[in-house]
Amino acid sequence: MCVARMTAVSICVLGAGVVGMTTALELRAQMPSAMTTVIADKFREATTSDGAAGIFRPGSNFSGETPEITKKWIHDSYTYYNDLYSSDHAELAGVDQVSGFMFSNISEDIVRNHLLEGLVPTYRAASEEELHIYPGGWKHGSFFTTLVTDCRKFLPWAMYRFQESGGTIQNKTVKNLMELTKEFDFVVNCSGLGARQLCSDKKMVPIRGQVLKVQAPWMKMALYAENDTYIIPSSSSVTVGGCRQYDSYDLSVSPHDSAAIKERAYRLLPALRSAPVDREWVGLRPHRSVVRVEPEVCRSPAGTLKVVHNYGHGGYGVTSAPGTARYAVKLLKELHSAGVGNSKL
Ligand SMILES: Cc1cc2nc3c(=O)[nH]c(=O)nc-3n(C[C@H](O)[C@H](O)[C@H](O)COP(=O)(O)OP(=O)(O)OC[C@H]3O[C@@H](n4cnc5c(N)ncnc54)[C@H](O)[C@@H]3O)c2cc1C
Ligand SMILES: *[C@@H]1O[C@H](CO)[C@@H](O)[C@H](O)[C@H]1NC(C)=O
Ligand SMILES: *[C@@H]1O[C@H](CO)[C@@H](O)[C@H](O)[C@H]1NC(C)=O
Ligand SMILES: *[C@@H]1O[C@H](CO)[C@@H](O)[C@H](O)[C@H]1NC(C)=O
Ligand SMILES: *[C@@H]1O[C@H](CO)[C@@H](O)[C@H](O)[C@H]1NC(C)=O
Ligand SMILES: CC(=O)N[C@H]1CO[C@H](CO)[C@@H](O)[C@@H]1O
Repeated sequence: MCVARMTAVSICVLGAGVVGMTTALELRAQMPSAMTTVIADKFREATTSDGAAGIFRPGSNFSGETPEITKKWIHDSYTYYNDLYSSDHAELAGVDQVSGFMFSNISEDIVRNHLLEGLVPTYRAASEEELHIYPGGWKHGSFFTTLVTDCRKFLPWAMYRFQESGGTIQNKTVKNLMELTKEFDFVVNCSGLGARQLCSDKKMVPIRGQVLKVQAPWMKMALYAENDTYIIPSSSSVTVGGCRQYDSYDLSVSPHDSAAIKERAYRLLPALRSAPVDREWVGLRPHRSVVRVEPEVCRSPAGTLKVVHNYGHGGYGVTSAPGTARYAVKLLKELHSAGVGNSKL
């Protein structure tokens, strides 16, 4: 056995959004003797993760390979955030509890959420009285309590924790995953929409979203209604949205979208009219019909690279990142043990 002469395994996490940073922290926790480096060309405010409302709420069509895997990701994610929420890191990491309503006039089914029911502390049908708290004459509603994570705080916290635990961060653009072969044994590809170019993955599609960040510290409830209307408080601001524009790459703020967002949100919560708007923001949700978390062994003249992909979280990356991170690390460990006995590992 040459185990004693083995050099430390070196792992690159590509991407510093919520998916990359939760993966990097999971690697430090589960593989403390590996050398782990996060490489990205955008950090903190420059990422898509930064502007997300951050509410823990998977959409009905959020999907992994199988319903069981999807359920496990969501369950593991909730446990992760709930543990943080119950710890003395809650404030620094920007994790808070929030309750709210979801309203619809179309059907009862729209206001239900099978992935949240039974997981969060409360998810029930709204009472007749509750349907009339907010204007709109809503026919269907649900009341829920969940968690909300403010990435403005979470990403800096995660970067700090990662470095404190011995991880390294590098700022650079990767043109081809294979260029990482020289330096790393493994890559976890958390490049979000970047995977469209990097992996020529045509299944990756942007779903453009625009939001307003407003000052309304009095607003404690999260509200959802039809036509992508939402008002979600988190620790640093209230996010008011939104829109979902499939296959749009336009990162500029559209005054037309702003006006439509305000009109719908003010109708749902008239008091919001007086809330000062801090900023307007556009993000491209890295959508893939099935979120890709899977291993791949890539060979080229430059060498062999073991990759675990972890991208395509769409509009639910904050919700699902810790769960997919855990799954990606499990896959990486399996690749690693399968490789023991190979020349390099
Ligand atoms: C308006 C809006 C509201 C949202 N609200 C919510 C919400 O309430 N709840 C929720 O769960 N989700 C929400 N989301 C979705 C969430 O923002 C995304 O799912 C999440 O941010 C995806 O994270 P990510 O780490 O995959 O991508 P990103 O944050 O985009 O990070 C990608 C990283 O990869 C790096 N990268 C990519 N390519 C390369 C390369 N070639 N070389 C080097 N680095 C590279 C980038 O620099 C970056 O660091 C919302 C999204 C939008 C747009
Ligand atoms: C996901 O669901 C939304 C409505 O909730 C729908 O508009 C969208 O087309 C769906 N996307 C996919 C890929 O199924
Ligand atoms: C919902 O339906 C009710 C009854 O038909 C109607 O009065 C109300 O205006 C509708 N609300 C919305 C927001 O469309
Ligand atoms: C990363 O590098 C680029 C180009 O050198 C620079 O413009 C950017 O400010 C750097 N970002 C960070 C967070 O250091
Ligand atoms: C949503 O949009 C549709 C189509 O534009 C419209 O008929 C409906 O009234 C809108 N619903 C709400 C609650 O604004
Ligand atoms: C190294 C690399 O980019 N590997 C793959 C990423 O995923 C696509 C499929 O979506 C492959 O074609 C690439 O070879």
